[in-house]
Amino acid sequence: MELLFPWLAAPSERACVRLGERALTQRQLAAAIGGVVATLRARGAEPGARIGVWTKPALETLVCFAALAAAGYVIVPMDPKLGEAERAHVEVTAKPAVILGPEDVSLEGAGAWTPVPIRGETALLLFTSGTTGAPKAAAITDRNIAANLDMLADAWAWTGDDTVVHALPLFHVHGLVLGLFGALRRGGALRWVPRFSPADLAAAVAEEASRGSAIVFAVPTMYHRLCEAADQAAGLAAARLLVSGSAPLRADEHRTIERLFGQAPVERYGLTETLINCSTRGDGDRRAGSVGRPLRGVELRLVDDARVPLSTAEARDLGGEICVRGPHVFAGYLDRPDATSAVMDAEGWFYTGDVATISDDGFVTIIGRRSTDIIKCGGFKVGAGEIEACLCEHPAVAEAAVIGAPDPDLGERILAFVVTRSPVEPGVLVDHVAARLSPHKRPREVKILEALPRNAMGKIVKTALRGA
Ligand code: MLC
Ligand code: AMP
Repeated sequence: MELLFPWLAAPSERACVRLGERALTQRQLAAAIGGVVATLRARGAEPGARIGVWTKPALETLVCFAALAAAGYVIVPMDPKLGEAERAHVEVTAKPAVILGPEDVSLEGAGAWTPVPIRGETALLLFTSGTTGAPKAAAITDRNIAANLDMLADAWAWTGDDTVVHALPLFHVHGLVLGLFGALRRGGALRWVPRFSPADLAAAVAEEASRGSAIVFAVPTMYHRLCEAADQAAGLAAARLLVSGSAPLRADEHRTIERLFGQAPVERYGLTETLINCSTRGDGDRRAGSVGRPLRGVELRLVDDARVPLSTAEARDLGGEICVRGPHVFAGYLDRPDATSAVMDAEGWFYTGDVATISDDGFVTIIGRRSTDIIKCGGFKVGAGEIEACLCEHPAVAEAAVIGAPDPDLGERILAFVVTRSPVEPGVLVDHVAARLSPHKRPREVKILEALPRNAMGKIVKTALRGA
């Protein structure tokens, strides 16, 4: 019988979650978990039920997630900034029995409860965008989480002596699974900075490093801003590891981080559906532009458009789509066997849509993506189709096409092209998307065109929009 957070068998007085001045020890967290379980039972929700959690900036939010994972509920994280249409989609798809906010959590604790052993059951439903349609709920099991976190512990020599410091949202893999569950599985702590600013993140790193060892998890946009404001971010240099992921880190920025903060970043590559696949090792070669080698326990290969595996020479010289297999790969999309079988074959290989090369010594370099309709903006994955559909719901819009344009800060900027039926200000359309969908899905720029470029078949040619 293995627990996701093994220390729950004998909680200690070590701090395990901290937000600003507030912190809880393992013993206090274990007691507070009892309170959450009692609240849920009083509302008729037994372990196994799906529970929504508003990811609001409070210590109680961390308690809520820890409680649900430890007691065997199915977690449905919910961004408080979800637009109306998105919230309705989450509720209809995931059907949470109860939705909790920090106000529902008391830190006092109540009653006895039993941690649930790892069973290979769905522990987490994470909504993730595709090229078309509304986001799908990826079902991630407790075993996926435990296996992947243990692979990362091996790669980074990550132990209970490390405090993770991050300023990430808790409704995605990076902030929740790696940040919170990772810290708790190792028996260390998470210091959460709920709102990112270079100065606040760096100050938290300096403070945690002065207590012991700090490791930083951030997306490339955050590292870009930390470098731009290096005079306010000197505290970052006190970290044991600076880990970057969720989007490509440019090679020049990798070197700038090393120059400004005295250490090269450790890069790792993952997806919501697979958790983390590759990383450079804490004690290994941190090569600018590469996401390192597959983690121990991950099978990784490159395939061509017909899903035929490439030879070593082809993988090095031509590149192909990354596919992966292992105990970290998710259970499928909730109620969407069609969508699941499109990305996962009968042998358990998951097709990522990312295109890479692999060097002779096994380092993976991501060189692109199969679909132009997936955009990574600030580390958030956004599907062009969802934004296009939303723009077309505005009465002034006849047609819309959305692309990701290169951006030095966001990696990719969401750029929309529209053909209008009646006069409309571009800013009105930006606000329309920001209100109906999450604000991070809003186009950063809307351009009005007479017509969209189309090929002989009548299909919109997105590559022709790049220079428009
Ligand atoms: C701006 N805002 C608007 C608006 N314009 N609101 C309504 N209408 C409009 N028209 C508001 C926003 O809501 C926000 O509010 C503020 O203005 C700034 O918005 P933003 O510009 O979008 O935020 P920004 O500062 O650019 O955020 C950068 C960032 C963020 C790096 C902090 O992108 C981020 O947190 N990224 C992390 C993504 C992540 O965790 N990805 C992991 C995926 S898992 P307010 O109130 O907030 O200021 C994964 C797997 C793996 O990929 O490998 O890890
Ligand atoms: P998400 O669905 O939000 O988890 O996004 C997963 C996608 O993020 C992957 O398919 C990649 O395109 C991208 N990604 C994640 N980590 C990296 C990285 N280190 N380098 C390049 N791309 C990355």
